[in-house]
Amino acid sequence: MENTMKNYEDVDSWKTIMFLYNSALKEVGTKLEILNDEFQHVHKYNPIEHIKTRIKTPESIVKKLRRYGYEISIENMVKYINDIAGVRLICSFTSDIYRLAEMIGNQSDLKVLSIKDYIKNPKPSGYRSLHLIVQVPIFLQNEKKMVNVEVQFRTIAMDFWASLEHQLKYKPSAAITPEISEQLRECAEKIAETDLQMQSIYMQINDLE
Ligand code: 0O2
Repeated sequence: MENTMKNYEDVDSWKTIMFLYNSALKEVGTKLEILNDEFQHVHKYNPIEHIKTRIKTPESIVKKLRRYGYEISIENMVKYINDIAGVRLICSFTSDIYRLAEMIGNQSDLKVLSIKDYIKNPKPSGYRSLHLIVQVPIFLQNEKKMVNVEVQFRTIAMDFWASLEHQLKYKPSAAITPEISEQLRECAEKIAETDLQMQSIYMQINDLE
């Protein structure tokens, strides 16, 4: 992306946009930490294991724009790519994921633009996660900008699978045959079963319905 910039104006606009996405990440990250702290305060329990934030690399932005069939430009990047700023929330149990997602939806200054539930409807690869695109206001000196952030919710188990699968698939030498894909999908199924069992144990211990 940086290499496709033609003049100083483009560089300035790239820097401004990256500043906005970084600010949006901070906003959403802080909101999530406050929710976690409140949970700890009220219920003596942390639903969030940890939070990771990232800005998509220019290479990955260009790849996605090409995949969507759009010309590589800063304008198209802002218009068509929703996950330039990404927050990944790793939770203990699946129930925490839905509880936190609902809490995010209830925040009056955040707008949920889309929800993709790959837990209820896993991807053919076996990938499971709940994805929300939220729009967050960034208050600047003289104006307010609305910025999109993708929030991915996963349990520790889902994250374990997604991280290893990503690592295996993106090795330059990786030969992903249909048999390998099937084995990875089977691993995802087993992990999902274990997640369900852990959730059930958690409910029994806490005497929950
Ligand atoms: P990276 O490196 O994580 O940024 P949309 O964003 O809605 O326009 P897209 O990209 O098809 O369309 O969205 P999708 O499929 O809902 O989510 C894409 C992101 O989910 C990916 O980001 C991964 O982070 C994750 N993901 C989706 N499918 C898989 C999978 O099969 N395995 C793993 N490990 N992760 C997956 P990026 O942009 O691909 O990469």
